[in-house]
Amino acid sequence: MRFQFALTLQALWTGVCQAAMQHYPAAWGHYDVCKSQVYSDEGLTWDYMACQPEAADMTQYLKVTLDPPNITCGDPPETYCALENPYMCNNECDATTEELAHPPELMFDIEGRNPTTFWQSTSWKKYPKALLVNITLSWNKTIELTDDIVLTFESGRPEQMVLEKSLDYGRTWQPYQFYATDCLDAFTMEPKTVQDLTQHTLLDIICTEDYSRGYVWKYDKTVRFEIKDRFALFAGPRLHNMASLYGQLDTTKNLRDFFTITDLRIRLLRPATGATMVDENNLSRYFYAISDIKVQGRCKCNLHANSCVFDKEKLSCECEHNTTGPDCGRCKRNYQGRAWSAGSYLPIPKGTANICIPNNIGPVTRVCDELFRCQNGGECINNVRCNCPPAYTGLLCEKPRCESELGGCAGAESGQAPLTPPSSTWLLLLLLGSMLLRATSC
Ligand SMILES: [Ca+2]
Repeated sequence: MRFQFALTLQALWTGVCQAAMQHYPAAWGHYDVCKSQVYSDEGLTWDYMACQPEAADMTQYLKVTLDPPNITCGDPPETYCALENPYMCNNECDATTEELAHPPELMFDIEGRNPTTFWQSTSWKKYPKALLVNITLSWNKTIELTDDIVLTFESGRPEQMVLEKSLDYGRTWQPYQFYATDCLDAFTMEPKTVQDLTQHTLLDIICTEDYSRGYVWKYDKTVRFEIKDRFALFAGPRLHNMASLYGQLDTTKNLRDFFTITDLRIRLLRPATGATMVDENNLSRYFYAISDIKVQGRCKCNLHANSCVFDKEKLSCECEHNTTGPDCGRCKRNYQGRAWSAGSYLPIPKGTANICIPNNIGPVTRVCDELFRCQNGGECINNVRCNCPPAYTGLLCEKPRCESELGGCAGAESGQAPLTPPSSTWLLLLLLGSMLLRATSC
């Protein structure tokens, strides 16, 4: 019996070790299986696991809308001057000539070419009236962000800008982050950086001056919304403890929703001027130009799908666990034996895939629940079976396993051996064994 107990511990430790290794950045903790076949007392059965699609470049699947719609340069053609040199005016924009046009789709093409391709606005001809542009990115699907949003400006970075998000397909909007050269002046907000945030203030919306300052734009053209720094508040600096983040996501809806969007809106409020005074005699120096937008994320499938397809211009989850809907947000017809619930990130037995069960599940197939509890420490899995500790068997783990073994339980203290406190020598041996296992298996 003790040997069996030690083997169980060994199996348990190896299991824990493998689970821990999955959370290192290479695997990124994404669950690529929804179910697997396991041998149990009832023979070969399915074991269900929470699952989610792999993170991807979400800019391939969006629709972009500009407001005002005629804000793109080139109609009529214009010539622009460089911000840092008002006499260098060789930037032409003409919507009717392919080489000189700067349409919005050039924010999402593959970069790395030289010269870069970019969208460009008209110039600030109506100064001092504000040059306002809204760029809306719509997915028509809930997605979960997995990496920083990165905007690359081909001209100077804007002096004032707001990044907003919607969770209801553009009906309502909430700010994600404010950006300004002077946060107090622009938005009456104290300037902060993502480094000022803590686990308790992670959901705070801040104004940052990190991405708007003067002439440094020549060396850094990017404006970020820092997703990974926020993840790191729970998962550690190199995101090595994703289990901790997932644990938080499981229990905190606000946190899950914070990283979930259906749309993004970039509100450009004031272009780069590079100086305190705007040169009114040469307003063709002032405009917005964006060469690239990065949005990494995954379809939100409520941990019920491991893939998401783009069909007829629309993303939808390929739902498992008897769920359906674009986000696997409800149980299939005839599978409403209990209320729908999202899968949990936490692994079994602490968490569960929360599969939808058939309507007609009766006392024959419903093995365990709040009334019929699994005994001797067994876990009730989806109401259909008890996951018994090694020393027990039976529908509700009610039978000591040794009863069915050769010789019965006579020599093993009536099957209660695992519950008797082990001697100190035995504990020492176990400790040494587990250290050895840790050294070899991790
Ligand atoms: Ca581009």
